Amino acid sequence: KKVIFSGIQPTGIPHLGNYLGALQRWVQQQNEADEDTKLIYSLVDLHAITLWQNPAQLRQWRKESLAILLAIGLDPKRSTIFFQSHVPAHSELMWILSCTASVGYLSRMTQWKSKMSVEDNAKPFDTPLQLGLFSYPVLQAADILVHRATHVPVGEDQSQHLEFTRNCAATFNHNYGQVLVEPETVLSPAKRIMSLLEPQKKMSKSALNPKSRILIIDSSETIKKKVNAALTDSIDSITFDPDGRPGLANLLQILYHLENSSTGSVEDLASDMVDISKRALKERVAHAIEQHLLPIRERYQEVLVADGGQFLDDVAREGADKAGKSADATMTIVRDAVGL
Ligand code: AQP
Repeated sequence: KKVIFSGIQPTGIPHLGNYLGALQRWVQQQNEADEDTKLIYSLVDLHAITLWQNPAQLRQWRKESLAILLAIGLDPKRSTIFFQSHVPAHSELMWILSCTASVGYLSRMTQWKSKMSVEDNAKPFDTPLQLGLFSYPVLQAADILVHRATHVPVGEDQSQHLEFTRNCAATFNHNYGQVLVEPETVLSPAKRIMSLLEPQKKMSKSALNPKSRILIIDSSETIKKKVNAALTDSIDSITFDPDGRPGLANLLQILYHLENSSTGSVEDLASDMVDISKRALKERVAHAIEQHLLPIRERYQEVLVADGGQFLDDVAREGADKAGKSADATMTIVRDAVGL
């Protein structure tokens, strides 16, 4: 049986990278899935606190992120949508996996290496290097394995964590018998959308400059301004050259994935536009983004206030209930296998 699982941190409104790299794919998979496929999507709020979050802000982001998942087209009747912190089995399996997971393997994770050096300006006090930041991939492995996921759609930045997840499952199974399922990574064609201002880096929620990313509820005006300010180069023609012209290549990628990724290649798109100005290209990119995001923004505003906020609470409660049953079924087998 196919089980699709994925998650997103409620650490702000998702950006175009989150959308093209992951969220859009979640909706496609939901819409193409047959009756037997289980779809489980989590707002991973326990992951969000690996870096300090203002509690009131986090509360607000959790609500907004849930509204976004509904606005992009996830249907709570078809997909299980829930907050990670509402299902304690995720944390329990994390502990059990921690007892067999390799510290050496964890210390090689690139995300750990980059985030341990992040200057956390928002934090009102000093803390030592946190254990949670280091063991984060074990919780991610537990999220996936506790639902016996077979397929995990993510952006490329998560590939290494998925490899670690398979390693956790294999190690556990080696010690205790065939209990956990090793999942496959499903990369979206738009596997890495880059920052608009520093196109060698991925577009990211935590980058300090908000002009580096387009949020999926940005107004048309804001989208135009951000695309206009995107860093390109001084060469006149349009060519697709991710190494030599990363800023331009990123805009072409965005356009390609929004407009016509089912026909032709991004190189074809670039050669069709070889003679247009960069200004005209940026106008077309901004227009494509606006067109695509407008219905999402409208639905988001509706969902956020539906039933005076009660609708979101109901979706979260029902999601937690379904996800809890799915996770508990695995935990019964896991506890038994371990001797608990
Ligand atoms: N730039 C990107 N291009 C393609 N996919 C991306 N994803 C993130 N950035 C890009 C994918 O989005 C999903 C959810 O990500 P997340 O919020 O759980 O974590 P993240 O990867 O840490 O996302 P951010 O926005 O970049 O946050 P920070 O700044 O905290 O690192 C994942 O499937 C991810 O691959």
